[in-house]
Amino acid sequence: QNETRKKLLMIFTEANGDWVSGQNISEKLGCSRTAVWKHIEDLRQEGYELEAVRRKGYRITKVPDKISGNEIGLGLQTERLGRFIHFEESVDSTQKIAHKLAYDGMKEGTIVVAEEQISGRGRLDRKWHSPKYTGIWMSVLLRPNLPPPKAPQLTLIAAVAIVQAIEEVTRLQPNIKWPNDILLNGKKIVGILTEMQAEADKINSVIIGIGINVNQQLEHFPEELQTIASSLLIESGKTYTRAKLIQVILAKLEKLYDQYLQHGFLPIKLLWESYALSIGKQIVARTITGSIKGVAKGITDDGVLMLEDKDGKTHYIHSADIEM
Ligand code: BT5
Repeated sequence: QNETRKKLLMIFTEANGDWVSGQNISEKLGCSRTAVWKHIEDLRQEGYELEAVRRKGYRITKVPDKISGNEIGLGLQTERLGRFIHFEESVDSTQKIAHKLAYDGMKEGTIVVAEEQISGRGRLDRKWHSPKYTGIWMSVLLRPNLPPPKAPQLTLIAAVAIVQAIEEVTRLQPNIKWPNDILLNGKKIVGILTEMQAEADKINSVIIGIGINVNQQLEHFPEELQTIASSLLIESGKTYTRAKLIQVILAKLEKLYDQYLQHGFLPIKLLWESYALSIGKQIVARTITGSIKGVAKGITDDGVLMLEDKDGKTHYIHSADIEM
């Protein structure tokens, strides 16, 4: 199956954008015309665009944008982040692999990137939809020398880095919804999942999972996401090279992370607030223990959300889903 696919792609590569007849393909592959049609459909599923015209045959009009370790590595402007890249076509979840690599002692800055996740995860075991060749599904391994309660700050740092990178690459202006969503025109384009391995007073590793919808069309999303999710393509009408976006994210993240390790959270906090959506607004925070309604006052120096209820009492929210 895989061999046939390779041969077929070779045939189209040699044709260099020209038509190849079905007859020709079936002879070269040694299979029936019906089987050829089936292989062509498989290519379409993978993101190739092909024209089919009677008596002319087939030709490729668009090759999917693919990521590989090489493409991310070439021209990467970081010292630590992304200097080791674990790349795979298809995985359960890049988080799972990164946890294992962390446990095995891999260095800070190691990243795991996949073209597709079969069971991509959100918080609280929610699903993260991660279709092939369209988005960025990546986990970044950090080993900050910090006490465990500081780990959530890294989610906020990652959010700022991603917003800055998207601004630079696309000229769009996304916003952050506390704690881990990045939105464009009110729709979610990025989700961040920060997990850690720690001892009582020391972080061993933090794994920042980043999911970005880049080149999806609306119909790529399952129906239940179509009203709440979007992609950079949908919002701008343009496709983007994902490897390039990854490079810029890693560069921004490394810079902010170093700044954070040297000077603490305060400088980042100010940046974060400048991108935040909910500050000063009436919101509902749904936590595991119940819902609290109030005005979002900002975040503390530790990145905890401050919510003032109608009686003027301030609630400190460590983890919640926010409705605006
Ligand atoms: C998140 O969770 O937003 C964190 C998502 C992190 C994904 C990355 S991808 C690389 C790494 N490997 C993984 O397995 N995960 C990380 P949460 O705030 O719980 O939001 C989850 C909710 O977002 C779901 O319940 C859906 O409603 C919605 N959702 C799912 N897939 C989406 C998508 N592709 N785009 C926008 N929204 C989505």
